[in-house]
Amino acid sequence: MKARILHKNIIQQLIAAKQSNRKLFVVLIDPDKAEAGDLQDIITKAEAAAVDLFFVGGSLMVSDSMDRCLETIRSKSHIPSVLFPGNPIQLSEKADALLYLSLISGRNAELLIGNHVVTAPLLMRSCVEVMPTGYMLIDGGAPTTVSYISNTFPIPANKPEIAMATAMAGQLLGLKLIYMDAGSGAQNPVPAKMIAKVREAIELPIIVGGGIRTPEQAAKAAAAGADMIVVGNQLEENAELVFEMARAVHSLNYA
Ligand code: 1GP
Repeated sequence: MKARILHKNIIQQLIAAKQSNRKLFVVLIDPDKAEAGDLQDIITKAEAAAVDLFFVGGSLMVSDSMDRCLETIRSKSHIPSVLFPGNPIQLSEKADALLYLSLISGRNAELLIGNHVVTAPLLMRSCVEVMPTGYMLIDGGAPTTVSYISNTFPIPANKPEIAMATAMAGQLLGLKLIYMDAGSGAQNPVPAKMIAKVREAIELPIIVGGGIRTPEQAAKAAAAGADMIVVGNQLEENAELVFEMARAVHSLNYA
């Protein structure tokens, strides 16, 4: 029986999972895109597929759907929900934890420190667990919403040494997680070679997402050294795929 990720001290559990080489599968839910029926469907399926975490967020937040989405997750499943904010207003007390993102692949001061200053007083009072995360955008073959909104260039996909040095800087700065993201709906996922290079260079748990469409791609990223694999878009298209995706990632835990 596989241990569940519990709702408290999530960062400690992620570090422990990394240390024991236990791979985790994460479903990304964009509250703006998820219709009520579809949301319930993916939550129920994720629960049955033993998904480890939900990330909740989107680059554009055009409705007040965040709280409703988090309430639905809480009422329908035991899977913890982690905010993956596309902007500083995406905060909610109904989440278990927050990826406190510094866009370390970019040179936009607002996304390196400015937004953190604005949100820090609120977060210090909040019950939501704050997880400092070095966020690295990797070129996925075409401009993405994140690179447009953040006004930053992604790290070129054929420059693993830049990714490596960036992740090293993140670790030295005291960040707790590294997220390598090709961006939602990317043409190409983060290359396995780049994941492997970053894995060799740092101790921190590594999250990889963006453009993962098949269980094989998910397993390949995990085998290359990712500790958490995130899939969003493809599960919006076909929620049933969550079973195979989760199995592909978790299968490495029994190898
Ligand atoms: C995007 O890493 C996530 O920030 C997931 O990407 O929607 O392409 O699966 P997809």
